[in-house]
Amino acid sequence: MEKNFNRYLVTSALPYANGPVHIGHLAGVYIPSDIYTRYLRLKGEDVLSICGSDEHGVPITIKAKKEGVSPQDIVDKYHNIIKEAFKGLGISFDIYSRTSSDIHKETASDFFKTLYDKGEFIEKTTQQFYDEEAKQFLADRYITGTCPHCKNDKAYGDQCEACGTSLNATDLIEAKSAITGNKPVLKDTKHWFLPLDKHEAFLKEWILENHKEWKPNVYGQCKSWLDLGLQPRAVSRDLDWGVPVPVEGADGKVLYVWFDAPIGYISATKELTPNWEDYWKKDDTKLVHFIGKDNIVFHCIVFPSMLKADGSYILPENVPANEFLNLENDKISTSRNWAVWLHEYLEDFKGKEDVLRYVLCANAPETKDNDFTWRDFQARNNNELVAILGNFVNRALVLTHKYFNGVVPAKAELTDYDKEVLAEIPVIKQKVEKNIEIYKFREALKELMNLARLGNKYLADTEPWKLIKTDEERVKTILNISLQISASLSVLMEPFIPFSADKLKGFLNISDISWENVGSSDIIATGHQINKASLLFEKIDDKEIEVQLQKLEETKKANLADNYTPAEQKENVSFDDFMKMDIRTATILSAEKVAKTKKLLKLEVDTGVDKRTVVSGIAEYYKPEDIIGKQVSILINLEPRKIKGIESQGMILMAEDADGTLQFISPTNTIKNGSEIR
Ligand code: B3M
Ligand code: ZN
Repeated sequence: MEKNFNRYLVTSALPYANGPVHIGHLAGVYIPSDIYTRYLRLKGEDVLSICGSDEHGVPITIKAKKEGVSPQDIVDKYHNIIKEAFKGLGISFDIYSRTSSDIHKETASDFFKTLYDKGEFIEKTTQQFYDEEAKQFLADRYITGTCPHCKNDKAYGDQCEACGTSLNATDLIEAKSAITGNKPVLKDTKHWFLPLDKHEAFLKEWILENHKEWKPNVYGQCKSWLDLGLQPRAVSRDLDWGVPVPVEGADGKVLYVWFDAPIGYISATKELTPNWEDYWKKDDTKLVHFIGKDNIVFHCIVFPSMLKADGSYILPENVPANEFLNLENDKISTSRNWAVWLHEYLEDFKGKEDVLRYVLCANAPETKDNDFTWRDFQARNNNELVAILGNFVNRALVLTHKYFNGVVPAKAELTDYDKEVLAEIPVIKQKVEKNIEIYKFREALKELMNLARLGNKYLADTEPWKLIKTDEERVKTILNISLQISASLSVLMEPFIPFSADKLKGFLNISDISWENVGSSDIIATGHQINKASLLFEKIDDKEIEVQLQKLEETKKANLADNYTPAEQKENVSFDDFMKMDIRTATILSAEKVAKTKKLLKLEVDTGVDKRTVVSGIAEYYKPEDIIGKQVSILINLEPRKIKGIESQGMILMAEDADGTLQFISPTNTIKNGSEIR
């Protein structure tokens, strides 16, 4: 049964203040949450939109150390960049706060204290690496060493980025402190744990039974966590940056960043309004968390367990997490600078805020990872915003000026077609509403564009520019209807592309049309004077796109030059040993994916000596159809091995790029297959 809600609390994941915001964050979290809140406000609902910077955590302290400044300097810098950039894109938070604020520290501290006093934590003493020279415990990221699996000597205490294995710091071979380079020692340390296992039964019922309507990606992730069984989670860390643990004997310990960050939603609401408890504690409030997929467990399992343990808070009604957005077919990465940064976009594309909002919504990774490309950005602007939406309203406005001096003409008798078109407006409006309410923002935007399409078709079918000589009455009706559609559009556009919505309202000289009015056939009155209009959207030409592509190209080059430390030279081998390897040129004859694997391709190759099968781990970098006919190098006397049931006879030689991508080693000109490589 649908519950009735009297107020809404919308939260958007708090961005880490250790870097600026990029299009991946926007498409995943902030564009959807802004559409949702703008829509609710337009409908006259009582809604608060909450966000702020997440300013604690180890990565911020590492960044500060690297740059020789304090963590506070780092978060001050990025907090301001992020806040300004959101404002520039029209993200309409009611508050953009930060977790280094006093009100947050107090709120988070009190929250911990309440749970502590209620006996909701367990205390455990564990052994952790300690740097005796720096006199501090080492967070996982502060420990490096050799990966026991792949022997990469730059693995971190929590993960090896070369082979992707997640590690415990104690697994590392020859662990070293990243601060002093010394060998750390193990030392006892006490921490507080939230016993998630204690809340498991409740969570199962709450999510798996009562929230089957959650998005499949969210529900599925929760289910697999719950099926695995939950363990107690540490909520404190040995660190000097964060909210101090407010109990005796906890010197040098702070709240774990994922404990304090979601409380940031509460403290920001507190900062915003004295009525904050209405939004957090009353049953008729609908709480919705907008987040990216990597935050699901914290918002669906950990934070709800914290709220439940306190007992006085409501729980989220929905957590519509999105998947990831890639950029030009490559994972967005802050450390590799592979991103479109919002603050840079706003500089480069002044006045085109809505183009980005539009493209990121139209292409949002709502159900699966998606790709942002600059060509697609250009195409959606030119072929959709300009050619469909802009074109329609421009014709309606220009013709009204041309034939009727900008005065809205009266409708005469309506034809069946006119009636049909007018009747379609409320139908489309309803579809927009319904889709927004179930967090299908792409669909909602599509429906909005369908209204503009309908307008274009109506003008093309009725051809008022031809009729004007013979039937002025008819033209009056047609333009009146076109202006009704334009006015409806200006309201429906607001959640998605608010700058253009305002511009259009300015052209139409209307300001007070409510969402409820959209769909009535007279939302803009006969006799109303409209303003002079200019273009709503402008074409983006190839040059502007090439500048952006060039920028990315340079990032790629810089990454190769700067960030690459080649692996150390291995031990010498004898000439004879080298000569034992029989390496030849060969041509790939066919290629196909190995079923149920992500990385493997099965290749048939012509080695000159024979034709044979090789299984190669290159499927993430090459599509089978793209490599057929390619000449490569192959080690042909490697002992045959069975891989996924296929006998692989040899190894294709690949060079590994700084970012882990693989490239063939090919002759510069085609030569005979079977040529020896020495
Ligand atoms: N700071 C993590 C992230 O940006 C994060 C979210 C906190 S929400 C309470 O992925
Ligand atoms: Zn490894």
